[in-house]
Amino acid sequence: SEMVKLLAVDLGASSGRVMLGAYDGERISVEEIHRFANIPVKASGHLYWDVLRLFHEMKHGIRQAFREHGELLSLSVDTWGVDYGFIDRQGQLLSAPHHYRDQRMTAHRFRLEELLPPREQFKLTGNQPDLINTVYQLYADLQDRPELTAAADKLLMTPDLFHYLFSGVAAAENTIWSTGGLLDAVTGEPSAELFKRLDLPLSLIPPRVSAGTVLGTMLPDIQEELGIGPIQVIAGASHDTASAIASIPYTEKNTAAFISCGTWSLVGMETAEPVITDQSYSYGFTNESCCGGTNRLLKNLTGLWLLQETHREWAEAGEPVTYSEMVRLAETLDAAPAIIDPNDPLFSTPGAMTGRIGEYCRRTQQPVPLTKAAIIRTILDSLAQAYSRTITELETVTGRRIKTIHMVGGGIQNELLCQLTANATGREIVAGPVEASALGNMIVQLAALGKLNPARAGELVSRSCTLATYSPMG
Ligand code: ADP
Ligand code: LRH
Repeated sequence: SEMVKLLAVDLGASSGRVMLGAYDGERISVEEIHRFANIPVKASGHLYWDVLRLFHEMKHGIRQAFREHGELLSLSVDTWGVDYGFIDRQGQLLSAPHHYRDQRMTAHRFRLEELLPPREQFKLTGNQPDLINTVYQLYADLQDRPELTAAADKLLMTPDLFHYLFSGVAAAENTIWSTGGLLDAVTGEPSAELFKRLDLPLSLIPPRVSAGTVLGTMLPDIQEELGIGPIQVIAGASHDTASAIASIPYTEKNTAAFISCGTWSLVGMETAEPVITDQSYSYGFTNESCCGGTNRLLKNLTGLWLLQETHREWAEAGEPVTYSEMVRLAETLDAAPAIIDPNDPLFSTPGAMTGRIGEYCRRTQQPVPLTKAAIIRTILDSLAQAYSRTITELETVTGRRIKTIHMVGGGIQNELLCQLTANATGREIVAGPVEASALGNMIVQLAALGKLNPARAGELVSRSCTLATYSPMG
């Protein structure tokens, strides 16, 4: 049968990539065309994403892909959750989009939670209240800069923003919107109650679309600029975690959980409906949407961010250590000297990570890890233990038994982390695919184009990728 070629632009908090997929009806091969760093920028006391530079890098990758592969059918962008930009009535980007690790929400938290207490937010939206959520950011923006209310025409979540820049079509895709704390858990529509209580303008929301909607053709001026032919722009499962989940090769979905390992570790399982109970609230679970309508019950754990910041700190100190060297160093120890809680607020902002780990250990009366090996091992054992706790909590809130854990994402290149997770959870780990978000992104595009039956996606991934298995040891 014919070969279908398409592009997935997968933008994580640490790096972005333009990936080419070639699907022959049996298998899909994935090739990295262009990878670029995603480095946030501090300015005027705030932390921003460099979105125009990211857009430039995407264009570069797209041009390259056309050069190497000729005709391409479609492209779709997936990104991290919760962040957004505004466009004005002329359709221009209004101001630099903030990074969710920016601190401007802190000053407004008290007032927002007076108007809408956390527990009520959870009941209403199914999203776990968190300072990084779109609702906290938007509330802070409109308080700090009231002129935005007049100037902003639409709020575009990060992938929606890039789709808009490529196609000229402003839309609110469902999976990415499900991360923000703004949608009603029952109807899936923006919560009128929430918008009213916080005095947020509903008019900011573009027309809503579900994952797998063809938005239109790439704008002619961009085609011309890049010297490429027409290509369809598709709103896929545009939240990177939704895309990652769309690629999981489940053998038995009912008894399976997932851990999506990147900057964050998303630990959860798919359920038919949102799980909104006192217990799921107190454990810190959130409910987001998968493409195809199921619910993602999961916890956002601070994940390899801890390793990334340590990596950056050592590089800046002139002692760079690669990720594979980091894994090898950690393997020289039998166990971690201390265990930290990855979600402690101490670790949520950039900088001085090894010092903060030390501070946490002193505070909790544990030995302070001093060598590189001890610091890395502390991070990895702590992640594995946090995963294990969350798996048990998932069983409690769903009443389901978890036999298999699917680990996906860049973090599974860390084989020690996979093995430690098997040991800590006592479950079998199936690791793969590494490029889960890019692959899931492509799967949703293929389904949208009528080239793939989504029920067959798991088989396609098993046929196309190498999966590794880890069994509990020790
Ligand atoms: P994101 O999408 O959030 O940017 P990725 O899924 O790309 O994150 O995963 C990035 C993480 O993968 C890094 O923080 C690092 O810990 C891990 N990683 C990348 N390359 C390697 C490697 N060669 N060995 C071990 N771990 C790696
Ligand atoms: C992971 C992720 C996660 C959260 C966070 C902000 O990349 O998308 O699911 O939404 O970023």
